[in-house]
Amino acid sequence: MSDKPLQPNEKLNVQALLDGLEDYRPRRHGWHWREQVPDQHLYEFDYRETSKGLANCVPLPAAHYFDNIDPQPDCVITTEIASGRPEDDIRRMRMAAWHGADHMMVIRTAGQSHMDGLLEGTPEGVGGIAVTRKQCRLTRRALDLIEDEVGRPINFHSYVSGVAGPEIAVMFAEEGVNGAHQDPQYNVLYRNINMYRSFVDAAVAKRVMASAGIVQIDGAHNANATAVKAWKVMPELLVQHAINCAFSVAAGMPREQIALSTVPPDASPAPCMRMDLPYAVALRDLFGEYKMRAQQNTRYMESDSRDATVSHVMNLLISRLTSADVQSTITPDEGRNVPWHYNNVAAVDTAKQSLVGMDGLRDMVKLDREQPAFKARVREIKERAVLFLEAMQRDGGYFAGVEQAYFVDSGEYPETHDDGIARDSQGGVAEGTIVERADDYMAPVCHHFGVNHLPEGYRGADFGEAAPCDLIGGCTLCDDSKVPFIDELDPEDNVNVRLAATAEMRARGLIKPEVEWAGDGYVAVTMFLPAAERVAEAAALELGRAMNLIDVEVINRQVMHPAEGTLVEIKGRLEVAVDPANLVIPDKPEQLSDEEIREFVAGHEVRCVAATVGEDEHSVGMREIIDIKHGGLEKWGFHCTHLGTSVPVEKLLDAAIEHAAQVVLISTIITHGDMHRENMQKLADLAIEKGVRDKVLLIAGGTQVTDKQACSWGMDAGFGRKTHGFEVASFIVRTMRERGM
Ligand code: Z98
Repeated sequence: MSDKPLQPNEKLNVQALLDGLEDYRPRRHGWHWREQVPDQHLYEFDYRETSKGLANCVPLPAAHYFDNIDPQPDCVITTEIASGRPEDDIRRMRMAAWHGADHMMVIRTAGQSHMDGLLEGTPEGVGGIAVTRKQCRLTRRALDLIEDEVGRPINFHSYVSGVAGPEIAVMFAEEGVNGAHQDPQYNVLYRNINMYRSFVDAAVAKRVMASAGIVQIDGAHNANATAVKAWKVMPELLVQHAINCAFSVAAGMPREQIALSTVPPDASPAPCMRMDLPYAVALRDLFGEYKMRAQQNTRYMESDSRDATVSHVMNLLISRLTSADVQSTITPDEGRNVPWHYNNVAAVDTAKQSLVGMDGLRDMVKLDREQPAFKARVREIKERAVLFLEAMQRDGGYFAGVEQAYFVDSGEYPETHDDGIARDSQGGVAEGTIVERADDYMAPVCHHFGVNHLPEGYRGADFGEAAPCDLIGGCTLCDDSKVPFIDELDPEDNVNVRLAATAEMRARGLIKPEVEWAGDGYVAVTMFLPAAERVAEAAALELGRAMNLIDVEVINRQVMHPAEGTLVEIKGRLEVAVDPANLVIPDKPEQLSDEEIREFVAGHEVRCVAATVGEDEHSVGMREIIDIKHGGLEKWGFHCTHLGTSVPVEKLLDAAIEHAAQVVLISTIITHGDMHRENMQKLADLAIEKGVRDKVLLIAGGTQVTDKQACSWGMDAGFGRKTHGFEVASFIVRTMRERGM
């Protein structure tokens, strides 16, 4: 089955992707790393740390100055998507992919680990979707099309956790999921799942993930996110990474499939660079043979997106000074919303912009590993981690260590405050559910963890024998056709019901604002209110309601001054849809590029003579249109002669003839005595009289001048308030071209 390729000017057809989903099979399995291009030349620049470009993309805002290039950094870029509805997730993924994301991490804020079995259908999630087979299939199917559209393979990622972990791992392997978090310590510490059960499950899950080429991300960063003082847990983070790495390798996972989830633990106003950089170096020293997934700090993320973005950029500097194979991004609105889709794009752009901007930084800036304080700190973090590990072994090993609350203590090991997370080895979810394998245990399974008594002849290719699953005529991981599919079970909580609610909107192409789901109606409004914080908040809610917003909430406030005022951001829903059929959309004025204008002006040596005419002393407006500093005509090489103010029209035209100017610019205020009209008409008449009307463009400007009036009084164009130099420049070039001047 092959789907119709996406067209850049057409929306994703969600309904078509749902149709026949029972027959969809993923066309590839396993992770994809970017194709790195060590030395790349784009436009006029050389890059050292970029990868193959995209077929379709949205470049960074300033790219139009640089021939619209969109260099892609060397590492995979993640976006974490949590709309709560798969049908909306996939639209968000398409937007993120165009901006440069190739790792789509479907996350949840409501713990999937609390579910003890696989769910079916596409139920709506809270702060992210419940990961189900149908959701995975729909997403992978959409991503096939999206990756074709952008011309780069895209990794789809979610979590293998909870007591259903092994089942989820099998389902992910069957459905072509490419990456997953898997770390038994996560279950133990944060979800209170029995520790033995967690590790048994993890061994099985990791073996299955390894077989499907699913890249694994560990869970150490969660200690950083939950710690009382994140800068104190660095030694423990190294230990957590070590435990999961060693356990994964023991379970049969290749090292290149294992990614450490590392986060710079701190944020400014802490001197975070001096604290986080030695940690990043220590980590890479110890775990150089594994992949690094660099996450951004969320522990200290507040509701201010500027603040979050600055932290993110500092984290990206650490990635560039050390290394990152996967650069993760969290949306800058994480601290105030269930992330909104344009903020997914914002975070991806922040990563792309920073990484590309810091391309090749390490060629010029080297970490001074010999600087005494730096060297000592790197060593100290490692020593503390080794002490932690040794003590834990001495005290009975990992399980005993967890019972004794070794982890997520608020002290920096070996300092402890005895306030870590303690779990009972004889307690927790699913305690006592491990069933020991019988002596003759046998499972007809190829990707199996542990002792398996397979009959002679079925021990797999390693023994030159048949696959174990041949005993049962093939398994779902070897024979795709055996993979089951169960459609929606819940008659209300399903994708079809949700799509039906917005069907009319889609059919008629109605436009409603949205941030999470199609038609959710949410908008955000930013306002400065000259009032103290609490008063400003209450006033902002009132103003939101006056704007007809429903469910208004304050999502950010920042004191500008305790008495002078507060910046407040609110969100609310707008129950209004716009029908594009009723919109009157003026033609887009043809905008010439800088190069085009510059080339024409140089080739034609365009000269302008300008003056404020009549008895008028205004000169600022005209100067702004001419002056290079203000983005005026000089910027593109126009030769401009400014004669000053209160210049008689005759004198202006004589000067134009003398200079052989092709353009005459007059500035005029609108007067009750109609002087502006008289001056324009006089200029046009004189130009005819002197036989130069077809050799000059006559342009009038002024705050109240309109193009229509100016043209009716003999001008070629009129420009009013808020005109910029590029509009006048574009007009001159376009008109001179049309008239063959
Ligand atoms: C990230 N979104 O990693 P629940 N297993 C591991 C995890 O780290 C997580 C889960 C499972 C952030 C951090 N991490 C969130 C190792 C979650 C998820 O039960 O659905 O929360 O499991 O980028």
